[in-house]
Amino acid sequence: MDAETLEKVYEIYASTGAKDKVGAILYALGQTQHHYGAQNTRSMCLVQLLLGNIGMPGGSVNALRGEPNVQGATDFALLCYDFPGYLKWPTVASHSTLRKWLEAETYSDGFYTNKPKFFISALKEWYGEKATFENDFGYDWLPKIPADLDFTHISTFQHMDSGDIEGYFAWGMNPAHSTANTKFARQAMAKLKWLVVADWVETETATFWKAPDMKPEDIQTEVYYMPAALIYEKMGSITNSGRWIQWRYKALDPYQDALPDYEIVDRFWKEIVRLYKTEGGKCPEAILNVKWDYDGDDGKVDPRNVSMAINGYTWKDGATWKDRQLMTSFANLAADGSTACAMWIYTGYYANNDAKYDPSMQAVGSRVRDDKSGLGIYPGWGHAWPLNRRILYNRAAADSKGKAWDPERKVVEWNGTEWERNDVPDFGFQAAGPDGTNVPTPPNNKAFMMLWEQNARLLSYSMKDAPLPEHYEPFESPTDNVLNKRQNSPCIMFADHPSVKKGSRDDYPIAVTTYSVVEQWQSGSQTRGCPALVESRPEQFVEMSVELAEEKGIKNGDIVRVWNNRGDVKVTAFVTKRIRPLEVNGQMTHIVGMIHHWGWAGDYSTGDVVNDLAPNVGDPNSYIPEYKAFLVNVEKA
Ligand SMILES: Nc1nc2c(c(=O)[nH]1)N[C@H]1C(S)=C(S)[C@@H](COP(=O)(O)OP(=O)(O)OC[C@H]3O[C@@H](n4cnc5c(=O)[nH]c(N)nc54)[C@H](O)[C@@H]3O)O[C@H]1N2
Ligand SMILES: Nc1nc2c(c(=O)[nH]1)N[C@H]1C(S)=C(S)[C@@H](COP(=O)(O)OP(=O)(O)OC[C@H]3O[C@@H](n4cnc5c(=O)[nH]c(N)nc54)[C@H](O)[C@@H]3O)O[C@H]1N2
Ligand SMILES: [Mo]
Repeated sequence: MDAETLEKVYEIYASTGAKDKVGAILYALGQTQHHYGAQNTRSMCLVQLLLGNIGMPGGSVNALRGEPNVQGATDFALLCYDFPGYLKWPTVASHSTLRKWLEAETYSDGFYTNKPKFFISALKEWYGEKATFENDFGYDWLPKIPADLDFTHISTFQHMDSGDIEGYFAWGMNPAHSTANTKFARQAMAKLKWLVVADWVETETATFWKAPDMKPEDIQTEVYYMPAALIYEKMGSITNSGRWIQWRYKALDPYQDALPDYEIVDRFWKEIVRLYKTEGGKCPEAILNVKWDYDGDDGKVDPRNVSMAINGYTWKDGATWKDRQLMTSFANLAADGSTACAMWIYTGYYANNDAKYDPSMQAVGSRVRDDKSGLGIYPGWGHAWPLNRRILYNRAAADSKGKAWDPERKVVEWNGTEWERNDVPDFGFQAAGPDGTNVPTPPNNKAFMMLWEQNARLLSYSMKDAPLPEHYEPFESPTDNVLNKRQNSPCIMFADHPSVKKGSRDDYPIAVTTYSVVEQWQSGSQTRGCPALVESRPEQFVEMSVELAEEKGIKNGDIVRVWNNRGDVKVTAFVTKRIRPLEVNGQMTHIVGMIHHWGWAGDYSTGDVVNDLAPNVGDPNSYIPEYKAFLVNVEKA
């Protein structure tokens, strides 16, 4: 956009820095899929802090999570450095003993002084009666992340390539298609001894050995395919971008041999235990001391029992799920083994008085439509973690004396004797008095209780690259960084790996970005098998300007070759006026856009894998690949 329009946007947005106004930022991949994506995200937090848009209803920085159930998966430590509930997964380097974990992770002040209660209650759930004070609640049995291997996404394929990883579970994911530099990922997979794919359909990953550039006769990898049940064929909870946990009911039985994922996992685990018992194996305590008591009356794993384990309960030796006392708040978790809770942030989400086996009675099944606050909070609809709090940092919706900044948007307010509340307060609003009953805590200046200093941070010391965001160019960029002399982040990940094969702007002068279209979903395995969707979006395209098309002699609908050092794909030209050449640092620069939903697998519509082109470099904080900007060249095929 032109500078004048940009100034106008800034001016309008900055006007929300007023007591009676509020501005929200919603973001997704345009911000994150860069090797400085985490700092992009942080810069939005800084803008919102400075404008006073944090903690207000209708404010904040809102991540729009993509896949269902990304939010739930992240809560449950899908990211390899996390332990469930955003605690740290123990590493060899910093956490060789429980004492070291507790000393390194527990804060001196703020809410995270409670971490020992959360972590030890989780260990109690993992190891049950075997977890005792004397054996550090089984801490030594937890696998620790080694110092020399990095299990984040991009490097996983490098470890396959180097032989450090011999077996791989691809569970509800299609990395032979969706990761960056997929050609390299597929070659790395060909070095695996075994690969397990659990999916609805036979994906590119399940058939990586059949890719057009592969020689099946040379590949020794044993591939196991586990047919997984559809979402309609199983029960369980799902968590949305706003942290609302909601229950999904089973509508019908799985098709043919398909099983719910939790049943596949359960069968794996029970078989591993059986093999350990009959044949022995490495580190037997780590396997044989696990509690794993989630079976229902039919002898199969019951997700409702798992839900109670996640919710947390008072520990009693010998008790079963039918007589365990569920907890309603993590405030009551203990660090002495008297409580068990798989993930503290969900405590209370399933607690449902006496109707444990009736999902309609759970907090997550609640469908009350009232919103007495008039602020759109709807506290009775599902359950938002933590403790059904809808707006994080809501202390910041009132000034230091506790007066709501905007009387029309009163989330919490101190009335002189107590806190009036339209949401669950995100601060210590009451504390136990001398006689044990709760006494209201008068206002203070502590609004961010998840930090030890309990104040927001303009300067961060937890970001790996810098305390403040800085502008960098993408790894492959058509121009120089004129804002500072450093072209890329000094902390860019994986850029030196030989598979990356950086392209120069002389060879590849055209910038490309990638995006999704409505009619297709990610790797297309869920949508390219649907005839109506294939009909409405039958093929992959590269979107380009009229000017570039003219320069290259390309007409709308022509087949075009797009290539760089990593890959070479053929797609259809889509010539639009929406994409225009840009003047960048005084130089006329072309940009093209590509969708990325095709591959060789599937019956109705197949095509080249666009991610063969994307660079496998990443952000030092989140490790996300740089899918949103790199270099290619384009010609008529
Ligand atoms: N139909 C359908 N829906 C989907 C998906 C799907 O595949 N199909 N995928 C789901 C998933 S998993 C996700 S994560 C979400 C993704 O949702 P979005 O993030 O909305 O997805 P993209 O289509 O990748 O769009 C990113 C946008 O960012 C812009 N962009 C690129 N670089 C930059 C930059 O540097 N700065 C800024 N400000 N913008 C930039 C691009 O032009 C593009 O318009 O969608 C989800 N919804
Ligand atoms: N170039 C480029 N690449 C990108 C992106 C981009 O914007 N540009 N976006 C990135 C993003 S944001 C994402 S999230 C990834 C997505 O990458 P992937 O997750 O690899 O892609 P999906 O096609 O969504 O794969 C999900 C798979 O799970 C299966 N599935 C669905 N439900 C279930 C279930 O209940 N159980 C099991 N076992 N399987 C199930 C589906 O059939 C499908 O094969 O792609 C990334 N890749
Ligand atoms: Mo995503």
